[in-house]
Amino acid sequence: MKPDLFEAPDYYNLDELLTEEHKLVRDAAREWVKRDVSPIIEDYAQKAEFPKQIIEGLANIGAFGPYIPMEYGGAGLDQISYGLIMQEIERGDSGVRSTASVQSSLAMYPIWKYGNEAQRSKYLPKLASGEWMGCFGLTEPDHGSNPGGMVTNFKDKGDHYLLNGAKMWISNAPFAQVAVVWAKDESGRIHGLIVERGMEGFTTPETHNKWSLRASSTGELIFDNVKVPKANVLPNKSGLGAPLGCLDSARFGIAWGAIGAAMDCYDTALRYSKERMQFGKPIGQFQLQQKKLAEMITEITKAQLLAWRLGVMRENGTATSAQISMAKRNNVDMALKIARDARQMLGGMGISGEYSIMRHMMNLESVVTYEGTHDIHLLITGLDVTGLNAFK
Ligand code: TGC
Ligand code: FAD
Repeated sequence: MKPDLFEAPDYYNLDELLTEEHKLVRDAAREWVKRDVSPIIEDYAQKAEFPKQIIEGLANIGAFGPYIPMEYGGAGLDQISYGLIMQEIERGDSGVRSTASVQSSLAMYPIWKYGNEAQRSKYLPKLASGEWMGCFGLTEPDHGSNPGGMVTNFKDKGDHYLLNGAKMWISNAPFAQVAVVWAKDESGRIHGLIVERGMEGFTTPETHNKWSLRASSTGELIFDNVKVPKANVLPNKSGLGAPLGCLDSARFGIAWGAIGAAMDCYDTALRYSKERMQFGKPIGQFQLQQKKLAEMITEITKAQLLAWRLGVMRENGTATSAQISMAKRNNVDMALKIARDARQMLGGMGISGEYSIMRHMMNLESVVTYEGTHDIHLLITGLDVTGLNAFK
């Protein structure tokens, strides 16, 4: 792969909206991605393997639980810092950002928000340091966009619960020590259970043949009469709103992360357009190529403003789920369109692993699907503005 020459676009001087701490956190993540991710990520994506050696670096830049209080091993940062870390990691690769956002928002967040003190102190420090990795089991083979229909269930057996069912498309599943699993009790109410690797009847087969997020490990969670201690149920919230609350946090991170992927595609295409000569001119001198670049930087700038404003609202506790949903949808769609245009600007080189664009483009096909598909997010906004529910 080509050396990482990335220069971040900031067309509206958005750095002026950031604090010194934000910039320090972002720059540390940016340097780490340049040093430890960019040189290896193409090889790992080609061989469809998660680079486990970067787990320690992810922990060091605060990517595991950026906003979790320091008493539990988190970095104790604010929401914009969380977003900026996700942006920088996804600038390197969406699959690496997936690993970090699942760990933070889908494994640590529910234990922090819905768990008791014993659960927080047992799991959070180990997840923050990367000693343990976590995953989040919501999606099932027959229930993706409609998680409320899940059939995974647990029965009260006196001194323990007996868990049965299956989850699929689970990021980090093949190597996670801890799974936060959503299942129905005997009355049909959804609860979160912490399932640990090694519990009898619990297996995590890897999903192969992905053309997207190849450097992220995806698998199934299979529960065949798994005895789960009663102490492993998250006591402080139940119902579908519990997993959906975790998704709010993860979707917020994705809204920032997608900007990173878009910035990398734009920056690569801009540089290429000044170097690549055709018809005796740099291709960047042709109006059709300039149109693409002008639209890209405009859309990136709008997405940056959306994400920053959402960060402010998330930090002061006023961001609604529908507002988060809009930013996830808009920013991922923006990144995917930019990746497709940038790929065309590189001509044949656009399909080569010499450049990051095709990898970003394929990755973003997953990002636009997981955490709620583009169409599901359109319907969430539709419901919010009309008051009419397309899901019922
Ligand atoms: P609905 O009737 O609307 O809601 C059920 C209950 O949940 C409450 N609620 C929320 N609570 C907190 N946060 C939110 N965002 C919430 N949205 C809804 C709601 O108030 C209600 O509470 P209550 O007390 O009245 O019961 O639910 P529905 O069945 O109609 O479904 C709504 C829908 C379709 C929007 C929702 O289910 C949905 O978002 N579907 C998409 C599924 C999805 O996003 N799955 C993601 C799986 S995890 C993943 O993809 C990880 S990818 C790896 C990575 O991030 O890198
Ligand atoms: P479906 O729900 O079957 O949707 C198929 C199509 O129908 C989509 O286009 C959808 O938009 C459309 N559709 C569905 N309902 C409606 C409707 N009401 N109106 C209009 N259109 C509709 N899940 C987890 O729980 N944990 C994870 O860690 C995780 N990681 C993932 C990693 C990867 C790489 C991928 C690809 C997925 C991951 N997922 C994870 C699952 C992901 O959240 C689901 O794939 C996603 O929610 C969509 O569900 P589905 O694939 O079953 O599609």
